[in-house]
Amino acid sequence: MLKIGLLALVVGLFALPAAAQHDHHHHHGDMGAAHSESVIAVSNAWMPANVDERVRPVYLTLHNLGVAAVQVVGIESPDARVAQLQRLSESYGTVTARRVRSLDIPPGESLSISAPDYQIGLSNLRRNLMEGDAITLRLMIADEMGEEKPLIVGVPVLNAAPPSSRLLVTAAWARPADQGTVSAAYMLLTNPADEDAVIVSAAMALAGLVELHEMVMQGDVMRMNPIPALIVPAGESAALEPSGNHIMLMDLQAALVEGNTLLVTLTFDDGSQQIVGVPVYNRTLMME
Ligand SMILES: [Cu+2]
Repeated sequence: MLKIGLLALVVGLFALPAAAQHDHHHHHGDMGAAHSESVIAVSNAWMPANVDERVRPVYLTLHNLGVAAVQVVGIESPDARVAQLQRLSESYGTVTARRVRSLDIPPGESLSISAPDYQIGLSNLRRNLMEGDAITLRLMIADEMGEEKPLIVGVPVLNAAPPSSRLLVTAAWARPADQGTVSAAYMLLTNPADEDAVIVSAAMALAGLVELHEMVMQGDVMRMNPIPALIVPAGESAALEPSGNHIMLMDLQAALVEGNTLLVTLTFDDGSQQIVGVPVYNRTLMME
């Protein structure tokens, strides 16, 4: 099939601590600092493209999949000089947005940051944003001890609200890479429905070829093989990670630059799609 030989990888090149590979929900306590971010999942993230306002809204839902309460205590974006968590209120037909310092998310619950209650307000954008673009957000999440960790989230810029997300996405990231080389997208996918989610393909505009891959041991060498589908079982999570299944981004038409966000479109077996914002950064470095 495809340049499998060229893509062969030595075990350890992309190795993660073994404990990081399974049961993200249950081991966060013993994984140390960086891992606590992975108990927060994101769905329904989008930024309207066609808004002619000084403050541009961003919407998303945060899911606390962990066993302890967390608080959103801050937000910033490399794409805007000012980013705020805002509470919306309406009186006499006028909607007012006021900054809120923090928002709680109890364990097992979700926080919908969307109209008519809340929004993330961005002002003084650093560039023009149009349909098909993406922004990167850095949310600060505090645990019960008050310790803050960043949660890096990619958000698609769209003309209209996307369909409700089928999968919740935790800690999506793609490795920075040069034009003409390869990279991969990783994330933890959680399926809240009572029906399996079967991903049959993925696409990303800057990659000439995108494949679903698995890692298999062949003798002493770990190799990547294309697979026909990625299944996220009903009520469970599936990890896309450097040592396991991943979304392979090949024939890159442009460099993948840290701080940018890629849009990866997942297509399910029923033809429906979900767009995932995948921030470009080296998460394995952040976890060390
Ligand atoms: Cu691969």
